[in-house]
Formats: sequence, structure tokens, C-alpha cells
Amino acid sequence: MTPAPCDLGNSKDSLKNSIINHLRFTLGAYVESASKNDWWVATCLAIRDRVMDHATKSRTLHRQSGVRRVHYLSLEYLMGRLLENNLRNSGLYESTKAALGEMGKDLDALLDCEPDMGLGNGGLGRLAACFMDSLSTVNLPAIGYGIHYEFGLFRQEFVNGKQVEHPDAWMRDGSPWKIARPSYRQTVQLYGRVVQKFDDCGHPRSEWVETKALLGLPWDIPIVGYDSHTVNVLRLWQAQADEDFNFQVFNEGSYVEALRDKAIAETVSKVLYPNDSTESGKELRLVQQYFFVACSLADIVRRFKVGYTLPWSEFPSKAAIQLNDTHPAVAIPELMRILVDLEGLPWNEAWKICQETFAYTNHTLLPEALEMWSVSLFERVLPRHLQIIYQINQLFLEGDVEAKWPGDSEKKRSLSLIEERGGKYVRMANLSVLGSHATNGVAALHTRLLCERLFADFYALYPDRFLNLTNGITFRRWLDVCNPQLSALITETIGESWKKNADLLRNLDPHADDPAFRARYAKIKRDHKVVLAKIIEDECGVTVSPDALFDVQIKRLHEYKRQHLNLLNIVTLYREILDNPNADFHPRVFIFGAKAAPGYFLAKNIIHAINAVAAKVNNDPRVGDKLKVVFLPNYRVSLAEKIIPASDLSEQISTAGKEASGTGNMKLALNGSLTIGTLDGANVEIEEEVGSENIFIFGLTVEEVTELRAKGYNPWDYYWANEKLRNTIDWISSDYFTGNAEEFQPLRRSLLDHGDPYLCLADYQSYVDAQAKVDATYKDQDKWVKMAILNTARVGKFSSDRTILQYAEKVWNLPQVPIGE
Ligand code: C3B
Repeated sequence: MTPAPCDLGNSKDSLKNSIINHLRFTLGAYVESASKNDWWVATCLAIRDRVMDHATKSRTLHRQSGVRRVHYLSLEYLMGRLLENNLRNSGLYESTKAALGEMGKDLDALLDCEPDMGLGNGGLGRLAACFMDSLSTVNLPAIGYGIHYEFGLFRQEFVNGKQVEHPDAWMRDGSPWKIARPSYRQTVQLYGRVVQKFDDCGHPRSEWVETKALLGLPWDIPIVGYDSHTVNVLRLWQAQADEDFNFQVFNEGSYVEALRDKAIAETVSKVLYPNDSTESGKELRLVQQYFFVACSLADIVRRFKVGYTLPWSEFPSKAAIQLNDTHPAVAIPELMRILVDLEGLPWNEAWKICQETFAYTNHTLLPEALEMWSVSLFERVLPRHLQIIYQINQLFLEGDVEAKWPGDSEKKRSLSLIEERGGKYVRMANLSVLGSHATNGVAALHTRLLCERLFADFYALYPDRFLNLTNGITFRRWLDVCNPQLSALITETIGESWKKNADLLRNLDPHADDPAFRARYAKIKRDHKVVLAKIIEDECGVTVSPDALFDVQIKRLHEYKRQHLNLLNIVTLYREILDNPNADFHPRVFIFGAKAAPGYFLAKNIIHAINAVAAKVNNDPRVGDKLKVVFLPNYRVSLAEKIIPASDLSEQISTAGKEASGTGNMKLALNGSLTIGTLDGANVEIEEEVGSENIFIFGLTVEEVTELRAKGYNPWDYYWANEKLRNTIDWISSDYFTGNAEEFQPLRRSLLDHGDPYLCLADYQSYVDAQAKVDATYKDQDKWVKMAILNTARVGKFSSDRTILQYAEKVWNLPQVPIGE
């Protein structure tokens, strides 16, 4: 008997019924007495009901049509909150708001109940989240795979201006968005040793034996696209102890011992490593990587075997696998192990399948971020995988490398998958390039540097495998959700199609000359600044004027991103205001948001320095409203959504050649925040799009940086040559700001004694000059607003829909598969 369909309509009344039903039957609460959190959960579940059908439909259609699917493997997904995004994308925002309103509830107030899903560190994790949104929006068959971390990125607090970390128990109370899929549980092996066996035909086979087993339980999160019925899923693996885990010990009565082992097994998915762009080389991290990769590959292979009776050579025509940086690169030897050891394929056939299946995105050139695993650790955790890597390496060096550069041992050393100097290490980047058919950088400049520098020898060998795919952001979350007022103004002015075709934003261009449009645009900005001013007051206890220029630097704290260069300018301005109280300087609020990796000493020293300077400046009556400095604690996606629409100026000031792309730069420009930036990462392309008259570019170029370093860079030369700079550094490192001159010596030493590795001093004057230009421009509000509008109008290129369609076309060869009602 088919059950009567439940009412999953999109009308206000249907939604009202669903919410009440969930309150009563799922949560066991009375409408009259339910808590705010109950209302939030019930609302999420009502929406989830409406998208699950489409998730099932999407999966079924993808399976039945036999299309190729992309599997995005990423150790990080920085999803943020889901309710508002899902409401706006599915077109249910207004009816849900009305339904709740009739029951005396304010939807916007409920949205704040949702904890951020912060399963990532920074740009790389947020990019993965934007890509998931775009994949569903443009109807591509896709699955995201990752780890179901119990604790996401730490919560940050400042105590006396210093960062203190707290655990982020984002799912302590469960999450209405995730659904357990126990029937797809996987078992993963670790440790053990390898033995040679012979199969029935007398062929040698390697067998991985005496291993420890770990279970992976998948949790699915539906991903709702904008104005599309495709609902893909994000599948996150939770580590569990094997049922039989130490059963022996258990039987012998050592109940507590057996449970201790269970707890150890479950640590694998406990916590996200809080490092951004650096690797720690910890065993647990390697185990995490292998755990989620092995679960995901087993899941992909299961689907291939269940769905088709095709030869293995057809595997790549059904499954594309994208490696988000090298973190999941162990997937390459894992697929080889499956094909050769378990399925009995000949090596060369298996290798061809691997290369056709995998593609790799590189996200950084920083040498310290290039993952290398010590051979001894790798051998202990994954003995069979190490053998496979050695074999891949030998065939490669004796094959393609020898053919191209006969007898050239220097080339072999540079291309080898094994680093031999200073101990033996597996180079995950080289493995990723070699095991893939495509390697891409994330902005034009970054890709050029990959080809010219990091992977120059690979590029010489396989030029066709390299391509650029400039990053993008989802315009739904980063405009529609975070700035609905601007989104509505744009729609009213040029129609709604820009939401699916961002290039149409160019139609706003002529409106920059319309004073009435400018006034409305400016009012929206000011309204957001009022909201942010309230947040600043609540969080930092600092009163700021919404008429000041809001100057924003929000991103991970890292020396290469140069928050300390920003600080040098702030302290320079502070001094100028004291020296020259009548100078015509437009009031400015410097706003920071950044987390530092807990073990990154200098980054923490910089946070402390900014907070110490803020405390002085904000309380100095001689400064008044001219200058305020605030460091908002616990920067995260949901806070970014409040800062970005309120920003006037976007700080993108990394040393040229260091920031692979940046994506915050795109979000801010889209919301009409003008960029002050170096010619680094995607800033280069932002300048091309918005026009050099609508951006403030300063500093050394990549070539100039290289030249300066070759000449021999000495920060002391700049220190002695520039009195303002000298005074600024001396002041910061005096006892003026904290009463203790020792406090910021680490910062001073890094800038002077340790050679200023990120060239802050070299770029200082150029930056200060650019900031003066910003000040002058801001005084002409008409001009400034015009420039801001032109930024919004001209950054359509940076929609992640464009990026994802390029991946689909150039890397994955994926069809768009629209899903019906
Ligand atoms: C980041 C890079 O630092 C950014 O320039 C880039 O925009 C994003 O990735 C997305 O491509 N990145 C990161 O957040 N974490 C890493 N481990 C490496 C790069």
C-alpha cells in the first residue's frame, strides 16, 4: 500500500503545519512552551523534508542515467550556517518567514541559533563549500567527501589581548541537517605488514595482513542549489571502533581496556587540525587522511560495482575524483592497491585508470605547506602504500624521466616522489601531479608560478596536464544571503538573471552614473555599517561611527598575509594624528578578524600587538573618533557575512607570489568594498576586471620580489633610510603599548634581525602612500560610491558557477543533468 503523501508543499500553511508537526512529534514540545532552539530545529527539519526528496531523486537519476560523477575529496569544508542559505536557494525564505511570523516567531532571530559548521581552516575549506553550492546549482552530478569532525576549528577568545583557544563542540546537540547512513558503513585497515601470496594462476599478489580495523560511518548533508532541483550530498565519515575491536580483551573481562581502545579508534575523526598552510607531520593527521580517503574510495567502488557490469577500464568514465590539495593524495596508491591487489588488474592498466580518474588542485606555493611524510612513519601506518609509491616512482624515473633527460640525475632528484636530502620523505605534491591527468592552480598568476617554479620539471615533461582555473565564490551566500538589500536593489535594477549568470552584473555599470541609484547603494552600505557598529560595540566594547571609513582585513593570521604591515600603517597614522592634530584625515575604523594556528608563535604575537595598539588608540582622547582599531574575536563564516557587506576597504596585502588566489578579496569587491592590494593571487585578475582606476594597487611585483631577493634584501636598509618607518617600529617595540618592552620583540626581530621574510619593510612606503590615496578618494563620496558600484558590477567572473563549469568542461568532462520537479 502506498502511504498517503504528506503535505510537503511550499505554501505558508504547509510550512506552518510541518514546523508544528516537527515540534510535536520529533521534538516532543508544545508550541506554547517550545524553546527558541526547538523552533530553529523544527524549521530546519521542515526545510530538510522538502529537499530530501530531491536528494533521492538526484541520486536515482544520476545512477539510472549512468552519467559520470565527480567526487570532491577534501579534508576541509567550511560550511557556516545552512538554514538561511537553504531557504534562499530553494525559494522558501519568504513563505517560511510568513509561516513563523503567524506563530509569533521571527525567522531572522532563529537564524542565530545555528552554530557554524566550521569543519575547515580558511580559504581552502570555504572554497570547497562554495563549490558544493555551485555543483548543485549548475546541475552537476557530484558528491563531496570529507571527515565528520566532532570538533571543528577552535573558538577564539582574547584574554588580555592574547588568543586563547577553546574547543568548538558544534554538534554537541546533534545537527538537523545530517543524516546517518549506517548501511554504507566501511571498514578501513591500518598498520600491519605486507606478505607475498600467489593466486590460483600462480601470479604473485601482495596481501596486507595483521592490520588494525577502523569503521567509517557516513553522515550525509544535503546540498541545495539555487533555483535547481539538484540536491547533491556532502558525505562525511565518522570513525568508529570495529565491533570486534579487541574482542579478545573484552572476553577476558578487561571491559575497561576494550573501551579504551574504542576511544582511541574514535579519536581519528575527533578534531580538525587547526593549521592553515602548514603541515605538522603528525601520525594522527596521516591516519585521518587515509581513513577518509579509504572510506570514500570504497564507497565509489561499491557504487561502480553495484550500478554496472562494466570492465574496470570504464571506471574513469563513471567516476572523476578531484583532490583538494595534497591532503587526500593517498587516494592514488589506495586506488592502485584496490585495482592491483584486490581486483587483480595488471599494473599498467591500473595506473592508466588512476591517471584518468584523478585530478589535483594545488592551493599553495609556500614550501612549508607542501606535505611530506617521513618514509618511516608512512611505512608503519601504510606499508603496502609505500611499496606502491616506490614502484610508481621507479617506473616513472626509469621511464618518462630517463627518456626525456637520459642520465640526468639532477632531474631525477627533482622529480622523484621521494625526497632524499635530510632524511627520506614522500612528496605528496609530486605524487599528486604524477597520479593525475590534470593539475590546476587557483589563479592565473599562481598557475604561471606553478609551471615556472614549483612544478617546472613536471611542466616540461607533461605541459598538457597543467591548467589554470581561477577560484570563485558563490554569489548566493556572499551577496544574496549576506546582503539581501543589495541583492534586491540589483534585481530591481537589472532583473533577476544575474543570480544564475553573474556576468549580467555588468548591466549595473551605467547606473554608477545615476545619483539616485548611488544614493540607494550608499544607504545600503551605511545600514550595514550601523549593524556592524553594534556588533563591534557588543564584542569589543568600542564605539565606532558608521560614517568612518571601515577598513577590513579578515583572513587567517599568517606572516605572508601581512597583518603586521597593516599594523605598521596604523601606528604610523596614530603618530601623525598626535603630531598633527588638525590634519584633514577622514575618520577610519580598522577592523580585523583572524585566527592564528595555536602553535604559530609569531602569528599570536601579531594578534597581541594589534590588540595592544587597539587598546591604546581607542582610549587616547587625543585621537578621538579619528582612528579606531578593533579585532573581532572568533572570526568565522557567519561573522564574515556581517562584516563583508559593511566594509569600505578590503585589505589584500600579501607579499607578491605568496597568496595563491584569495577568495575574501572577491567577496569584498562584490559587496562594493574597494581593494587595497598587491599584485598577488586573484588581485591581478580583479584589477583586470574592475579597471585599475577602481582599485588601489601598491607594492613590489613578483618579478621585483625575486630581483630584490637575488640582490640580497636587507630590511635594515629600509629601516635606516625611512625615519617614519623607524619611529613606527621602535614605538611598537617600546614599552608604550603594554608597559613591557619585551612583549613585541619577537615581531621586531622578525622584521629586522630575521630578515623580514615577507618584505614588509620593502613595501611599507608604497603601502602608506596607497593608504593616503584611499583617504583622499574617500573624501569624494560620489567618486567612492561610483567606484564601489563598478566593483559590484564587474566581478561577475569570480562566481564559483563559472569556476565549476570550467572544471566540468576542462577537467571532469561532466554533463549537466537537470532534475525535474
Ligand atoms: C588557500 C590559499 O592560501 C588561498 O590563496 C586560496 O584562495 C584558497 O586556498 C583556495 O584556493 N589555502 C588554504 O586555505 N589552506 C591551505 N592549506 C592551502 C591554501
